[in-house]
Amino acid sequence: MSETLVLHEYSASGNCYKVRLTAALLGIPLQRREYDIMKGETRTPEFLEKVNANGRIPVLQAGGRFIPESNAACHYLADGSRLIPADPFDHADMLRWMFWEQYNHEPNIATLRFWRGWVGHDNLSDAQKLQLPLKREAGVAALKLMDEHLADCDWFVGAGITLADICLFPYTHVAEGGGFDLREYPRVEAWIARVNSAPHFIPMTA
Ligand SMILES: N[C@@H](CCC(=O)N[C@@H](CS)C(=O)NCC(=O)O)C(=O)O
Repeated sequence: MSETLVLHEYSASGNCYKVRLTAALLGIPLQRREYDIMKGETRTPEFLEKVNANGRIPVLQAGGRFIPESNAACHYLADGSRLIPADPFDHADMLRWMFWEQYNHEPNIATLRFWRGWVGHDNLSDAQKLQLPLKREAGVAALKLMDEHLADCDWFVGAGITLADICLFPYTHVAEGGGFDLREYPRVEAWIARVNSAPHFIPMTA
């Protein structure tokens, strides 16, 4: 890629890690700019006007243009690479898992991790406290579905790692922070080990 790439991020966020992991696996250099979401640094008028009107990170800046939404940013980086299947069905299946991650996985597993690890139970609103059992149930269902899918394959789509794995990995491997016990999902644990062993893998803390 010829343009300078800047990742606007909060490094403890799994959504931001997806983008860093995609770039690392492909050897794409990224500059990083950190925002403290706990201090509202993605909600300033300047951020909303110039970076993302939705007030959230990650945002991938490619030259003078900005790509919000983690999975879209990963797709931009990986376009034309081995991380996106060439076969149209497999490509659509990869997108299926990426959309599923955003609807069924991240809003439950990542949100519980954030509420437990950053907000704290006592600071949750009454509406959030009411959602706790529902999010837990939905998070368990998501991990179970992943575990069942992995009964027949090593990777979510096709014979090797794709963006489906990269986008599911960040919040799955830290799901214990959301109160989920990964030992109940042995195939997911084995898949986590496989992702960890991918060439050029970087950990979340890198
Ligand atoms: N669907 C978005 C979610 C982005 C998101 O929720 N970002 C959080 C951190 S993981 C954030 O910026 N929170 C700060 C805020 O909402 O003010 C994506 O995948 O990028």
